[in-house]
Order: sequence, then C-alpha cells, then structure tokens
Amino acid sequence: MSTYLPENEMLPKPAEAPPKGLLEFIPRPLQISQVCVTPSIWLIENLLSPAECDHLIALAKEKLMPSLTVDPETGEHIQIRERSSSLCFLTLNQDETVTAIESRIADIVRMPMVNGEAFQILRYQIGEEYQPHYDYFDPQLKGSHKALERGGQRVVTLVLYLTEVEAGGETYFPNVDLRVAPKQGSAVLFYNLYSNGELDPNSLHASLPVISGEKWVATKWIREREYR
Ligand code: PD2
Ligand code: ZN
Repeated sequence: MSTYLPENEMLPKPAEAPPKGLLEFIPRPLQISQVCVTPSIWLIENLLSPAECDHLIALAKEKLMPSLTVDPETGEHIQIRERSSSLCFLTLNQDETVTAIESRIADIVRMPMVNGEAFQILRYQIGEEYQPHYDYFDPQLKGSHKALERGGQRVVTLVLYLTEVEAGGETYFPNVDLRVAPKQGSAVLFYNLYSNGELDPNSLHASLPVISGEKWVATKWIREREYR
C-alpha cells in the first residue's frame, strides 16, 4: 500500500515504466526522467537524503567482504576477477530507514515490496570495477535454475548512489554508449527484461573503474514474484 502516491496512481503492473516527471513524494520531491528507451533506463534524482545515504554506509562499513556473484554453473555465490569491490548484504526491513527506502522504491516501480531482494551495499576503491554483465539469469545456464526458483527473474535493477565520486565509477551501458555519473542521493533504474518478459540483451552494463575517490552504492533487484 502506498504512503506516497494517490490511490489512483497505484497500478502495480510488473515491468511497467515508472511515472515520469516531478513527483511530490514525502519527504521531498523526486525527479524521474527516462534517459534511454531500449534498454529502458531511468534517472531518479533526490531519491535519498544525504542522511539516508550516510545511514546505509554506516550499516555496511564494519561488515564489508569481497564482492560475490552468482556462479552460472552452480548457482552458488562466488568471487570473480571481473567484480573487484567489497560488499555487505543488508536484510529486508532491517530498520525503519531501510524500510522507508524500500517502500519508496516499491511505489516508484509499482511492484510489491516483497518482490525486492535485500539491499547490497557496495564500496569501490581506486581501480575497482564491475565489468560488463547482465543482472538477469540466463535460463540456458544450469546455475540459473536455482536462482530463478526463488522469485523468478530480476525484472528491475536500481543502483542508488550513496556518495559522489571524484573521477570514474560511472554506471555504463556499452550497447548504447551511455554513462551515468554517481550523484549522492540519485539512482539509475533499468529494466533487464522487456515488458513481455523476454530478456533484454541491451541491458548489459558495467561499473567503470574508480579513478579518484571512493564509490558507495546500494543495489536493489526486484523480482517477478515474491522473493522468499
Ligand atoms: O555500482 C554500479 O554502478 C553497478 C553497475 C552495474 C552495480 C551493478 N551493476 C551490480 O551490482 O549489479
Ligand atoms: Zn549489474
């Protein structure tokens, strides 16, 4: 149930485009704009307050570990050379602030909060990156079956920028040569599937190496169904 949008704007259709323009969200206005049609990429400015960004970083700071990814062969979480950051998994509804952010995101994407995976908080230091990859699970690969059993595909990805980065660290979509520069409190949202449910190969994306400074983000993946 929305705490932010009027009832008649709450039409929870999976993979529907988020509402465009200025939304009078509580506690502050958000600006949502589409920056690419295929793949469907959206920029959300002012999604988090500076205090919320700092809070997410503080929750993760002491518990960082090398970043893991899902092994396409086995479905297990493994460390790979292509992803050289550190991460911390939060839990769903970990505290009031996390729940408020999760609820805000569910309102924007018009999908149930229970379809969301818990936040991953990532820290990239100088030279660290995530090379081009897909967030969806390729059903042809054996390891994807285990990942898909729980909630189905990752329909939507949100990367929430928790800090500014002095240089580098952009989120990059190589097939459309689009870069999104981190800005504290903003997020990039993109669909990994077309609205008919087919995988969108143009959703290929990367986190470019940090050149100067440090990059902190929170990622949120939203599944087709309840993630439990
Ligand atoms: O940190 C990013 O910008 C980023 C970009 C692409 C993170 C991910 N993918 C991810 O964690 O999947
Ligand atoms: Zn990704």
